[in-house]
Amino acid sequence: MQDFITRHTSSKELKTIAGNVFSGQRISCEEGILLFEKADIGFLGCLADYICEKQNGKQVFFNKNIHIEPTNICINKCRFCSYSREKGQNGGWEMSEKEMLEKVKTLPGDITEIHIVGGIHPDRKMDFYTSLLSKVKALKPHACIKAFTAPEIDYMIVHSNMSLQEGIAELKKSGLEMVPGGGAEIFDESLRAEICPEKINAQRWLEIHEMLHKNGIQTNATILYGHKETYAQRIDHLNRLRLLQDKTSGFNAFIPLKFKNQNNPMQHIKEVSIIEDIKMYAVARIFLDNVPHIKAYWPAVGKEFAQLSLSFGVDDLDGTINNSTKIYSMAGAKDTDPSMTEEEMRELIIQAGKEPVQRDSYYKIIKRY
Ligand code: V47
Ligand code: SF4
Repeated sequence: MQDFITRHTSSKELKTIAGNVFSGQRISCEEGILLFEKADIGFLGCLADYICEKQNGKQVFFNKNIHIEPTNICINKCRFCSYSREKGQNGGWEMSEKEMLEKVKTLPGDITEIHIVGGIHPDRKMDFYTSLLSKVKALKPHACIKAFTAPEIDYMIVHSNMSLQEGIAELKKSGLEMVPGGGAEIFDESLRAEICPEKINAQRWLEIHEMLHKNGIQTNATILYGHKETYAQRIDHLNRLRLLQDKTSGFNAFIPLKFKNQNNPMQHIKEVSIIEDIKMYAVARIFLDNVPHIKAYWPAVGKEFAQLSLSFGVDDLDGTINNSTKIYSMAGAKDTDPSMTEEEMRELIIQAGKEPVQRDSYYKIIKRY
């Protein structure tokens, strides 16, 4: 493969990057930008797949999970969001605790992860969520509760007059075991202020994840890409995550989230091409040398792209979902009822020349196929 790469490109700079990657060295921010600007997808795929297989062999992970979206009522008005509504506005929903517990009661016994994320509801504070967590845990003690983005955690803690440490300890005591990567968007301060001005800032997002890691709660991280950001802003985002991961090792997976442009105030921005998507996934795999997994969230990118991404650094396909999320279908994703059977997931991975592995939330292997 190293010979192939050397022959494939005439660029001296790209050859140097490839050499460094093959000898296990970290690439710099300047080199990350260069990969976006100059490398073609053949070159990126070679490097990303090499790193991916070095870390995980041919294994591609997925779990059996469901999402609960408690509400889409939100105090924020992120410009890219197609999902949120104001209180009383048409199209808003609020699930009561009882309704959510009814849903949990009917879950199949083999679900290993319950993902709970919604809007930031003005009336729901710490007490509401700790009660929900402890009751969900009591009903499904063997399922991992992965819940609440950093902006949701910030709101419930600040509005319950707790310190960050106190709030996280309270959530953990109630059953919170893992935190998803949402709310990161783009860390660059000026662009963040433009696309999600009300949301917690980048520093606070990173501070919350650092504190979660210190409390033994592993998390994921995301980037919202393909809107107005530059390559330098993407790399700045990845670099802030890489620096935090050097300190804490608390991130499990990184998930690039492609901006979808339907039904939101940024709908005038054209969605980027599949080539740009491939580049984002591959460069993330190459740059984030300390993050174990790169995840393609298939309800957002579609099953076909998710399969293709397995040759470009992705080793995790999230889960079977059971038609339990609306965020992406409301923003224009193809799959309006996202659901994948275990069999379908297995086939999709085998066809890509990889080995399907059903995992739990901590990447412990449940089943090989
Ligand atoms: O933070 C909202 C994104 C995120 C749009 O950690 C949009 O396992 C694209 O983070 N186009 C929430 N993206 C979802 C999320 C997530 C999903 C699945 C798994 C995990 C995990 C995390 O959705 C938000 C925002 O970045 N988002 N609107 C849109 N129009
Ligand atoms: Fe609210 Fe999240 Fe939508 Fe922003 S992205 S408006 S925080 S639901």
